[in-house]
Amino acid sequence: MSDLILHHYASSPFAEKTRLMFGLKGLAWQSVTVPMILPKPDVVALTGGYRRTPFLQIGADIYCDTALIADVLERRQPMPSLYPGAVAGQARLLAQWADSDLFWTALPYAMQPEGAKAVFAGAPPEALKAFAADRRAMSEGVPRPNGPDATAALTSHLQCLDAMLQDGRPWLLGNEPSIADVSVYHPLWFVSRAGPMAEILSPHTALKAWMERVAALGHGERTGKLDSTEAIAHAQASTPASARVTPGLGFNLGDPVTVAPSDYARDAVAGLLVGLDTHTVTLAREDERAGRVHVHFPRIRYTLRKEETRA
Ligand SMILES: N[C@@H](CCC(=O)N[C@@H](CS)C(=O)NCC(=O)O)C(=O)O
Repeated sequence: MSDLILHHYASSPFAEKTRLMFGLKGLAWQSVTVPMILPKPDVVALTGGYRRTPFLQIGADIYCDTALIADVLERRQPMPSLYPGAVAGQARLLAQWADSDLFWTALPYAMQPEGAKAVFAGAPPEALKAFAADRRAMSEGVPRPNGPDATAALTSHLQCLDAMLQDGRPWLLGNEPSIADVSVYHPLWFVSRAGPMAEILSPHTALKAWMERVAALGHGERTGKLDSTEAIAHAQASTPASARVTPGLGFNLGDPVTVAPSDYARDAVAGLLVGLDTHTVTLAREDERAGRVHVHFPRIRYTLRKEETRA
């Protein structure tokens, strides 16, 4: 049984990105389904308050954010690489653009009324209402394009992406798939599932053929399904891996700190600093149910603060 445990839900685009990374690398993993909206007490037991989906658990180590999960999977199984040779830098930057700009264009585009109706087909109206209220609170203060603005921007993005494939290359950056492919794919996958809104993809035949290639990477091997209490017990029974604080970055081992996403869902996680470099920050925290866990975040797009010592 694989020790990689993905906490996710089926309709999450960022979870789809991660499932495809398992597919690209041919990895086996176990699955825990998390709620789509707050409250998420079993998520918080492991993450300390980070509520976004997905996150990866390996024993008592919790890896937040798909950018970091990608690096963890790359270390776990270097080949095939998510960052192939000469295009590694481009792949990482294109992925960052897709996870931010493209995602926050595709989502408001797809969730216009006709799209939302298709996405939530069969769900009771209260579920839709609760979802909308949850996401409004989660992204408060984040600029969000209106319908026409999102449609214009997505049209332009799709033209650029389709143009990248016009020389017949199978993948966005050449002959090998990379992190760029799964990152650009997941917002478009969400659009493709939004009923009539998916029409916007139709003129882009090269892009549509590429989407089929990305989907064919598959999801690796889902070897088991755990419930969240089993996952918490598994953390409790495990010891977190060792980490290291690089000197000269403004923080010391054992500093009480908080880490929060700097873009949206800015809930802060508090703990003691046990790992830091320019790519990753790691906090140790004690949880009543999960025991001692290490929670890892990417360093960029996250705000790291020393906790004020209270008088
Ligand atoms: N930068 C994060 C973004 C993750 C994200 O926004 N996920 C969405 C779901 S696709 C989310 O967390 N929605 C709120 C929730 O699931 O509670 C990542 O790469 O993992």
